[in-house]
Amino acid sequence: MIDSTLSTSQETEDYEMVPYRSQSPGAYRNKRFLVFGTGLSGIAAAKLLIKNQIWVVLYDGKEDLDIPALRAQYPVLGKTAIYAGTLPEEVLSEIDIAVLSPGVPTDLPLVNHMRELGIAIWGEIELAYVFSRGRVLAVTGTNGKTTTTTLLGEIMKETFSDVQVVGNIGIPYTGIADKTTRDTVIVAEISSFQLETIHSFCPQVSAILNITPDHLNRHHTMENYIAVKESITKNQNGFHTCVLNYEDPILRRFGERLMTNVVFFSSARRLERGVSLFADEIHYANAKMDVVVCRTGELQLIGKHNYENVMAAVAMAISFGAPLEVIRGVVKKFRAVEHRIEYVDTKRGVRFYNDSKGTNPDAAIQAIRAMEWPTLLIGGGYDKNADYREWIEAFDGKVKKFVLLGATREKIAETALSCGFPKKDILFVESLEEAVRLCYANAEPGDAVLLSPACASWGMFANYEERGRIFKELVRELEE
Ligand code: UMA
Repeated sequence: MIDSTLSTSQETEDYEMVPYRSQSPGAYRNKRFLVFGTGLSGIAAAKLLIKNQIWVVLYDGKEDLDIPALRAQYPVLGKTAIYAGTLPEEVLSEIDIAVLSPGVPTDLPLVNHMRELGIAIWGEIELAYVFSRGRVLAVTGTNGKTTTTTLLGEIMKETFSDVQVVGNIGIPYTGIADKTTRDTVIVAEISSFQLETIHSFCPQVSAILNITPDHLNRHHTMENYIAVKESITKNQNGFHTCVLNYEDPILRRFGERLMTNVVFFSSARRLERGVSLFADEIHYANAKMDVVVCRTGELQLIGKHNYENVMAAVAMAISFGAPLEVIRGVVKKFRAVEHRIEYVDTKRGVRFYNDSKGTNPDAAIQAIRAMEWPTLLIGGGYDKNADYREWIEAFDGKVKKFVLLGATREKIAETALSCGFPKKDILFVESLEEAVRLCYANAEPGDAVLLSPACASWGMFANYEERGRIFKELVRELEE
């Protein structure tokens, strides 16, 4: 058995700027692993262990997991033992290290039992970090992670020849671990779920974009959630950098007590050192210089939250040594991530935006704030028991027509009416197709139509991606 917390006294390697990295994969040949979860992360983790000829069993809590189908889908699993529902004690007694998928709560009774048995609890990110090489840039935060990670990945790809963009973005880090070399640059989106189970994971440059309440059913208290987010820096030292949002009071205080190098960004004031937005310019300043990176009008992204994402990516890229000219070129041509305030088309002078990824009120608030035009807003969907008041209060007189569909339409309409939104401008529809046609019929040149439901898509669509794709097809089919 080994300790769940790896100690710095373990074998180290001579990677520049990396104070310690755990043992090389070979050192784990005599360990027995259990991979918990058979989703994207679990399968990638199991494959990595199998390829490295390391003993592994797979486990999933889902009683009705279709094990033959899983084996057929992933022949690489070969004869690997797979358990579903219950995990026999005799199997548990053989395990040294359990690798949790991010969706597995770390306080499950089974996970606690593993701890009692002395099993080390790792996450998929820890396994990937231990089994990979190269330097890591890691982005966390409540909102904006995917945009920042994608943009930073684009900057890195223009600067370095071997760049991998991985993590919560949908590409498991373990999936690319054995392709890495010491020259690989890994740009990782890291969620709070993934941070709960890191031990030696140490990014050269980290960023925490913002912290607002989220996933409290998993982390229980805001204090826990903040501590988990901040733990992205736990192995960083004076050779590393953490990029933080100066306008987030939690992060400003955190930056002031952090021992690693801190680079702040701010969308509200001019920082003497760091990246700032003032007037319509994004500046980078340090002790020796103050330069304009770009003007907001030159960006394809819109909205203050996106300018913050750009500033975070710029700060990380500069800290990692990317040339300013490359950064400038990439940020100017970078377009929104699909389904996130994504520009679709202009028809008869009406702009269409797809924000199908706006699956909760917080995300939808950012989308409506980004609209600079009178807007016909399509909302509603699956009921996650959210409160829509703050979303509606953020409309700020911009919403001309509020077109609602799905299970939540009545609840949203009631909240809108109680906030003083005019009844005549609330329209109920049965389908997304009807919503798009109705908006187009009611829009004038210079208006925007925004799909930003503030609700999940389930019940009407397989996922938000499908909802967003259908929306885009419907828009493209509209006659000019
Ligand atoms: N499972 C159990 N017991 C549990 C929970 C889950 O056995 O208590 C099993 C499920 O039956 C299932 C598997 O675990 O078979 C699913 O594992 P998972 O939920 O970790 O999902 P993955 O497919 O491995 O995807 C995960 C991330 N999912 C979550 O964090 C919930 C993906 O982020 C990520 O893209 C992927 O790894 C690759 O790194 C998604 C996400 O929703 C996009 N993230 C949250 C967010 O962005 O808000 C944090």
